[in-house]
Amino acid sequence: MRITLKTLLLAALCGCVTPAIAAPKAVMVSDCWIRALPGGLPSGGYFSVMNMSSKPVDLTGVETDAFGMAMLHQSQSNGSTSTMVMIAKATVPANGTLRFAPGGYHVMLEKPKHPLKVGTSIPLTFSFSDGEKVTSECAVKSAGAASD
Ligand SMILES: [Cu+2]
Repeated sequence: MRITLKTLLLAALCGCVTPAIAAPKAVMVSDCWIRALPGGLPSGGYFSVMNMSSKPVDLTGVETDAFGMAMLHQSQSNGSTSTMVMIAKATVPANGTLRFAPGGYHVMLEKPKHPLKVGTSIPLTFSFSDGEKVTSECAVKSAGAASD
């Protein structure tokens, strides 16, 4: 039996003896950051969620070990006043992106277990209506940071 260089090369390139096909993720979380407020005040978490599937998907929750409580909130302004309401979900459109940003959707992070340190990062785990869970490292930024 003759083994040619070509055969070896094909075997190496292929690497497909036991294909590990992971289910493609429908959603991706990026640009996550947390606005650190002093004195144990609630902090806001902001990020973008991209939905790469052809169906809308809902963000239904967020978890983190770094805070006693994490909730989905939406800021609503009525002229001069601004209020926050708790929401059960936020819909990410099919093949679209939903932004959580100051003044709109945010994650309300309360009861930090340790004082937040600017320059560190905290993992947040996001749950979606299709059963997916996505963990993203969120950069802790100072209260003055308006965007990423
Ligand atoms: Cu809030």
